[in-house]
Amino acid sequence: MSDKAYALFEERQQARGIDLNVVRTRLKMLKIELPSWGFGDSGTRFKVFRNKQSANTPYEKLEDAAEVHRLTGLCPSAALNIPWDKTDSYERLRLHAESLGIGIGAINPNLFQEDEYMLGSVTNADAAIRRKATDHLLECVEIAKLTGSRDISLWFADGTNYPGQGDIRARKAWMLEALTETYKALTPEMRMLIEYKFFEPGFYHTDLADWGMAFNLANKLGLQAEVLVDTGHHAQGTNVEHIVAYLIDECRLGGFHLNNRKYADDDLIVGAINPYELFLIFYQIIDASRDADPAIRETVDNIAYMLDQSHSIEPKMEAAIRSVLNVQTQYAKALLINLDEVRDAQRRQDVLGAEAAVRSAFEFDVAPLLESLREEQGLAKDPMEAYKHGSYAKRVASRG
Ligand code: PSV
Ligand code: MN
Repeated sequence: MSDKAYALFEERQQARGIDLNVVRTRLKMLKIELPSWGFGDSGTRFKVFRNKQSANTPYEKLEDAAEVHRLTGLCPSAALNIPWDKTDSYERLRLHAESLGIGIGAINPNLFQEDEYMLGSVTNADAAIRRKATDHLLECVEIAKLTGSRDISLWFADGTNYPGQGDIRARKAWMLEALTETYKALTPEMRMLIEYKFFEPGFYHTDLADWGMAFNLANKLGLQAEVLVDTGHHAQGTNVEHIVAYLIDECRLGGFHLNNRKYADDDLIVGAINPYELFLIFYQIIDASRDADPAIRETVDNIAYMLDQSHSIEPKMEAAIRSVLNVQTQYAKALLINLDEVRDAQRRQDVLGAEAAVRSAFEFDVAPLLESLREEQGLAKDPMEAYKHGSYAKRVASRG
C-alpha cells in the first residue's frame, strides 16, 4: 500500500469530517484478549482432530498468544481456563507471560467437564456437588489473585433437557447463592463477568439463558458484577448490538467473548460470517463513548474485548491472527462513522439518511489506514504474511 493510497484515504475522510488523528489514537488503544483454549486442540461436537502443531501446555499457549501480540500489537493478555490450564505454580506462569511481553487476563472456571456435573454444577440438586462447584469458583478467584487478573469470567453449562427434570426456581436460588459467595471473595479491584447462553448443553432450559438473567444477577450481587456478551450465545436474528447498547446504558457491560456463528454457538473466526454485526456493535460502543454521563464513558473504557474461539479444523495461529485483524478492521470502520451526521439525520427523522450515515462507513476500505498505523508502530504491514514467513511458524511446525 503506497503513501498515495493513504493520502487519498485521508483526503476523503477529511472531506467527510473525520479526523484521522483521533481515529488512529483510538485504534492504538484497542486491546483484544486471546483465549488460551484457542491455541490448544478443541473439537466439533463429534470429534477432536489432533493437530500436532497445537500448543500442549499453558506455557506454550501463552507463547503462541505472545506471538500473535508481537505480530499485531493488539493482544497484550491471554485468558486462562481452569482446569485446562491447571499448573503447579501460577506465579511462575505469570512470570512466563510477563517475560513474553503479555499478561494473564480473565480466569475462566470450568464447571462443565466432570461427570458429577452432568445434572448441573452450582445448580445441582445435590448440595455436595454445589459445594464442590462453588469451591472451584473460589479457587479461581485465588488463582486470579496470583496471576494478577482483574476479571473472573463465569459461564455455566447448567440446565435441563426435559420439562420437570429440575426445579427451575430452586436452581435460580442456588445460582445466586454460589455467586454471592464467590462475589464476597473478590478483591475491590476485581470484577465478576457473568456470561449467558440460551441453550446447549441443556436443550430444554438453561439456568443462565439470556442477558436479562445475567443483568439481574449482576444487579443483585453488586457493582463489581457485570454482564459478558458472547456474540455466539443468542437465538438466530437477535439484535446483539441492541443488548450491548442497553447494557452500556445501565453501566453493566463488562466485556465480550467475540466469535462468529452461522447456526448455533459455532465459535468461528470473528467476522467470518457477519462482519456487519461486529461493526454495528462497535458503532453502539463508540456512540456511547461520547455520552455526557461519565459513568457510561467509564463503562465503555473498561469493556474487555476477549476472543472466545475453539478452532476445530483450522490452524490455530492463523485463525487467531485472522480474528484479531477482523476485529481491528471492523473497529476502524466504525470509527469512520460521522456520529454528528447520524444525530442530525435522527433529529430530522430522516430514516434513510441516518442509515446511510452509519452504513457508508462500513463500505470504506480501511487497509491504507491500518497499514500506515502498523508502519508507525513498527509492525509488519501484513501480520498474517509476516507470520507465515517468520521463524515462529517453523517452530510451531516442528511441534509434536
Ligand atoms: C461456552 O460455550 C463458552 O462460550 C464459555 O465462555 C466457555 O468458558 C468457553 O465457551 C470455552 O468453552
Ligand atoms: Mn464464551
